[in-house]
Amino acid sequence: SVSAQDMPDSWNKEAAATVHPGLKWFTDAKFGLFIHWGLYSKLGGRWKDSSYFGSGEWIMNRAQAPASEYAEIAKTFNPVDFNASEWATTAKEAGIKYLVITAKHHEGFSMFDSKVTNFDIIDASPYHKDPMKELAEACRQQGLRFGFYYSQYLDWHEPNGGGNTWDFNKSAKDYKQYYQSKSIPQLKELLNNYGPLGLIWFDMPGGLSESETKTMIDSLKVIQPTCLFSSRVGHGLGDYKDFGDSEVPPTPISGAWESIYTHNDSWGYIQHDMNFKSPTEIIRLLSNVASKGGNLMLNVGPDGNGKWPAYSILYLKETGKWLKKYGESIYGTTYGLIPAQPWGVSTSKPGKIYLHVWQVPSNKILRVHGLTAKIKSIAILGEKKPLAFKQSDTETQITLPQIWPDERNTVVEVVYDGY
Ligand code: FHN
Repeated sequence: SVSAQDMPDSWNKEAAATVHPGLKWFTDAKFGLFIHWGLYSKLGGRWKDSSYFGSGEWIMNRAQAPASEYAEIAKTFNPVDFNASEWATTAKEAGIKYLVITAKHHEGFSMFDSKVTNFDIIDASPYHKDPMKELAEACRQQGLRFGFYYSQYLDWHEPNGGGNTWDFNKSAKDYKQYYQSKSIPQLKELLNNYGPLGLIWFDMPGGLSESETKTMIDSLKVIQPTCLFSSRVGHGLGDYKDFGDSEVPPTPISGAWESIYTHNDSWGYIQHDMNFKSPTEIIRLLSNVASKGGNLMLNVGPDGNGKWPAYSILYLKETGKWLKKYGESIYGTTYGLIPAQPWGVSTSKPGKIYLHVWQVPSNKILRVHGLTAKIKSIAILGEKKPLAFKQSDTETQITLPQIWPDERNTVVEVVYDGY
């Protein structure tokens, strides 16, 4: 885990946060894709004749659906439209660097070939194939790191799993039995059977003491020592910090950490929800998270047939076009060396500060507070024409072009010699 560290009043002279070398791919990646896909995706937020808006993957809990009745969904779960290569190429085109998908969410259904249970996509569904195997391979072919989300404690299908108090008597639960019989054996299956994993994204920890969690971690790490574990493995452990859902820290934090957001209003697919973050919103969210030194993992919720929402495909591809032009200001950066400004935020690399200009001043004079480095040159990122500027001991004023190249967060690159 990492310790939080606010940006000092003066500039932080060390632009790049020092992180464990095993985390370098992660801190350089900056942009990940989260995918929530399970039996809940077939329900799309509806159970029987009621709608449960906002949490597609929590529908079993929200509807208090009996586990035996809910499990029946598997008999018709047949995602014939699933195309691993399409998913991976779309993620690549979107500028995504790592992809994390739900191997098993709280519903307890295993979206992969598990010898630990028959409540999996091979034995319980007519699909009889392992989409995780195909997706892992497709991601590697596209050069994306691949990882699994795994709900290691909440399991509403199992009497000894966490969370299902509407079916199983809470006092009779033996969480240790659950970990020993399902959770840990399945985590070992994921680590053994799907090639090198970038990370495992644990979620909603519970049922284990700190020392039992450390024992579990040790037993898993021997299989793939370089596979990162998210901080939601519990007890402040894990290799990097995951923030709460839809949270960005107000000031920069060093080390490896991640913000996670839905693309619309739900992690799992819900019908009729059209509230998708636009390309501009995604770009500014990504820039803001990167300006604090972290990664953004944005979620897509495919439907029960394996199709992504059309707006997710469209808006992610638009984001990828922006990253093709300005990605240097995101990938491999760390937090900005100047505080957030009225017009936007900044990211940095040694010798460079990238100004993410969200609001272009009407007089085209960009006032940058706290930029007192010895500036060598300033230009729109990717363009040769230098921008005129004048510097005082409190701010730098940059004269922007009259014609603004991209209303979606154009980046101004400041090359400096040092402080
Ligand atoms: O309960 C889950 C939820 O369904 C979803 O998977 C999110 C993603 O971060 N994690 C838990 C809530 O924080």
